Amino acid sequence: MESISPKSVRTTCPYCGVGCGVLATREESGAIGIAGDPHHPANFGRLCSKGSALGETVDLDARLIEPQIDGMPASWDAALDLVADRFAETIREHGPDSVAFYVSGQLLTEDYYVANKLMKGFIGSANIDTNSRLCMSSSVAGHRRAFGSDTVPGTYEDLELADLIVLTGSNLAWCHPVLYQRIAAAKARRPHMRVVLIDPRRTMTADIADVHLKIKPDGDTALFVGLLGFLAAQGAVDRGYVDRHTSGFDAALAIAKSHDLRNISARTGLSPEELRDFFTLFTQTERCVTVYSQGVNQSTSGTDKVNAIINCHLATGRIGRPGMGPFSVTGQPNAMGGREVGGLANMLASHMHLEDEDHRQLVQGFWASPTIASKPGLKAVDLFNAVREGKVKALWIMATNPVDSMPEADLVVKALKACPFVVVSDINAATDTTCHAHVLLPAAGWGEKDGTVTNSERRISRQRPFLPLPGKARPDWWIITQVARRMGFAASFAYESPSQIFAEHAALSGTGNRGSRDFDISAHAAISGEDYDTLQPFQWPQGQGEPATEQRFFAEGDFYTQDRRARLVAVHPANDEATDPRHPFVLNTGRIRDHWHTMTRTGKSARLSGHFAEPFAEIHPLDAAEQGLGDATLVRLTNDHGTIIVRALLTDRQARSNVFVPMHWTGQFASKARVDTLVTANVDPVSGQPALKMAQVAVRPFQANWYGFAVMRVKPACVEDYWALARTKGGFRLELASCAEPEDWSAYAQQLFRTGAEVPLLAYHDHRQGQHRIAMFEGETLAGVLFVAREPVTVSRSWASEQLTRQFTDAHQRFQLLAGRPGKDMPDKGAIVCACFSVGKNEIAAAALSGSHTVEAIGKTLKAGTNCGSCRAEIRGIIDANIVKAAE
Ligand SMILES: Nc1nc2c(c(=O)[nH]1)N[C@H]1C(S)=C(S)[C@@H](COP(=O)(O)OP(=O)(O)OC[C@H]3O[C@@H](n4cnc5c(=O)[nH]c(N)nc54)[C@H](O)[C@@H]3O)O[C@H]1N2
Ligand SMILES: Nc1nc2c(c(=O)[nH]1)N[C@H]1C(S)=C(S)[C@@H](COP(=O)(O)OP(=O)(O)OC[C@H]3O[C@@H](n4cnc5c(=O)[nH]c(N)nc54)[C@H](O)[C@@H]3O)O[C@H]1N2
Ligand code: SF4
Ligand SMILES: [Mo]
Repeated sequence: MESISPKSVRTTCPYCGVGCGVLATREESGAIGIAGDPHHPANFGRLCSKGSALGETVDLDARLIEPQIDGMPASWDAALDLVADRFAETIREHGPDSVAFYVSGQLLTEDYYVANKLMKGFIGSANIDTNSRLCMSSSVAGHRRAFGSDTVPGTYEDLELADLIVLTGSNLAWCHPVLYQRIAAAKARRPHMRVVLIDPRRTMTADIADVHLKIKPDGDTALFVGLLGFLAAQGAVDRGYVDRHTSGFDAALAIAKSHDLRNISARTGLSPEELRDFFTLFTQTERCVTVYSQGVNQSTSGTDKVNAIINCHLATGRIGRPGMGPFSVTGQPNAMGGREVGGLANMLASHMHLEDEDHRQLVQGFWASPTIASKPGLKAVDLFNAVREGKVKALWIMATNPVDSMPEADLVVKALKACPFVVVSDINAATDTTCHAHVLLPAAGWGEKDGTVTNSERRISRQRPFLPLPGKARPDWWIITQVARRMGFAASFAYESPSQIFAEHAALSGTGNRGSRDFDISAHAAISGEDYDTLQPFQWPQGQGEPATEQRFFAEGDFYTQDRRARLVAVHPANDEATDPRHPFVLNTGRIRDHWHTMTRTGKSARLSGHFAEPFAEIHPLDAAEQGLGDATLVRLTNDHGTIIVRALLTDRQARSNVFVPMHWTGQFASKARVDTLVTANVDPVSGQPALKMAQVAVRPFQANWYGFAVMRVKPACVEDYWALARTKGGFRLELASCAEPEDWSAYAQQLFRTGAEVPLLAYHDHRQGQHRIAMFEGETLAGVLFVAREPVTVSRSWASEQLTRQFTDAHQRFQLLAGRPGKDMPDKGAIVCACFSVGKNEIAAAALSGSHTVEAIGKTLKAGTNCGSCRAEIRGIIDANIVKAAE
């Protein structure tokens, strides 16, 4: 492993698929310095709020640092032997398809490569699927239908060169913030550039959009089918390109012609005028990029949506040229690398096809493997069903948390409970998934591991270690190869470093390729350890002997189908889902700015937890009124799969009859907020990707007998009907609500703060009003303070949280704390908007009211928005709201 130097290490952010370069420095004090790498072509020095806060997430608190068998510490030898023996025994008794791996786009390419090689080439099953099934598989399937290969044709530069950017089903401002900032900067330089946002919600991304089309959920196929018809009617089809390089145009157009504007309007929920304006803009703007992500992919019609979009680009020949093309932005840091190694159950390594006999032979020959999977394996949803039904008897989960992220998530719990042998490799000891493992394997995390990732624009970058491996943690590739060796495949898994795995992966990509496959990085087939250490970010393809280039695909056709032509796919608009009158709301789910998935890392950062400290449901104010919900009341969302309880957030950004709930809150952070317990496991028939944006729920208020808010130094254990826990500087903050009232509030507080009975407490009780306030101090510092009321507690959260870092030297200060109001010297900041400088909503509003009317002016007064810039859209929203308020 590379030695750890005190100097900056060039590495890559482990969060989203933008793949920003990071300079990480381990200071003498042990603190971690994080900065954007000015030379990395994805971000040129920029980082978003999550990237900037990376240093706060690498501590060893809650880390898994030694192997465990049945909850007891074990040696590596014992754990690895057990995993190898149980997998081998299960295969012997029940065949190769009785075992499975469920892996992740957060593995590095080298980890992913050996996992796939072990399963497909040596175990001889294709039962390896990945969380990318929930993420990118509709894009993969759409690419393969259209191009014959899973190719992203364009580059990030296209986003800056385009005259029109269509963002559909993508909340770029929060989910790919650095790309969003690159577009915002390009738009400032080239003011004629237009941005159209297509999303049922008015997200923060609307801030750079000239037009927001509030589409009906799943209206996208209809919209792009309508666009194809319009393009043809306007004579905007590039006949030359279509004739030379594509097939299927007539059939696709025939469907488009059968839907008039009125019909498309009904299916999309957009007015004929809105449609005509958008279609005209698209028709007239040659340099156009259509960016899409989960609002497109995570749908029962996801693959059709992808092809409907690609059809419009093929029909106009707007693909592979500067500033033009369909652009699937990937979610995870290595979603693309996983696709390159063939980590999905229906793919083979190096973008080869599992169903192609020649490809199978080629891969088997290259690996010199005893066997090769000959049929697709189980896709994620089917895989967990097979586990539950006892067909899969040994399962190894790596770098993903399916108990929280799979649809019908409680069935995943059932499956894991029913499974005779579950192995989980993770970096954290306690997740909702690790507690079901028979064997827990401690993986190396970001900052410790060494390898490569590929970002959304096909750029391969190094992740390099700058921290020592903690305890007994080991890199995923090492763990997998150790098991492979113990299963009898030592010679084929004899790697001693990730560079050797990368070299093999590169060599395979060039083997028998000769231009027949898009993925080729054989220029690196003989890479040495030293060259790997200094490898600069590069884009594929880069074949044997070729220099690194930044090339686009398909400007001159030459697709990867048999006849080298692209296919326009004849897609039909999706039919409206029948609504179930018992569950009249569409449940849309997704992401917020400062959390990553199941919060196992971002949940450690106080800065990132201050933006939204609680799970919530966005609901339109009129719907809320109809359902008897006020702002900040608790809401219960229910359907036949389950129930969650979260905070109501009333906003007209949300469409009527829709609610939006973030995917992030787990059983580790809240009592009942695992939103995937409500999501039906309906999948796209082509890709197998679940429709995670389209559950149906009933919405009701949750009435508790008491509500509480507390901050405390030590992590509490909670049992109430509703609780939600978040990190704050110096400790934790906790929201509470319950039907059952404790008999003794002081004893309750003591338990909550985990203090001894001898710690003196300060209390205020009004039993008739149901108000209680209890504080405990250890010396001059606060151990905890609890506020209880019959209605949701109104005390300022940010102010109360700050009390944990203050000294209480006199009695007056302590009484003031119980008054629950900030003193004059401690204004209430409100929810944290700027995570970098901890600037709250109230501070920004106050500055706006006293004359700072631009984001720049706010930056000058408060510094807010001047570092990573991820909050600039929100700052603008607050300024606008307050200027209006001032004018009223
Ligand atoms: N902050 C943050 N960033 C992340 C992540 C994270 O956890 N946190 N995760 C990363 C990962 S793995 C991924 S996959 C990406 C996801 O990135 P995005 O796809 O941008 O994020 P989502 O919030 O899942 O969904 C995007 C939008 O789709 C909209 N939508 C829902 N239904 C429809 C529909 O029928 N049509 C259209 N047009 N839109 C619809 C939703 O309202 C939502 O605003 O983000 C990556 N970046
Ligand atoms: N309702 C709903 N559900 C969704 C989505 C949605 O939009 N809505 N989005 C879906 C999408 S797009 C995605 S990508 C998934 C994401 O869902 P998951 O993959 O389940 O979420 P993560 O929290 O990223 O899980 C990663 C796990 O790996 C661990 N880990 C981190 N680094 C390493 C490492 O280096 N090695 C190992 N072995 N472990 C590591 C973390 O501690 C964590 O437990 O969720 C999907 N589920
Ligand atoms: S945009 Fe943010 S989360 Fe994504 S790679 Fe860059 S710094 Fe990381
Ligand atoms: Mo994802």
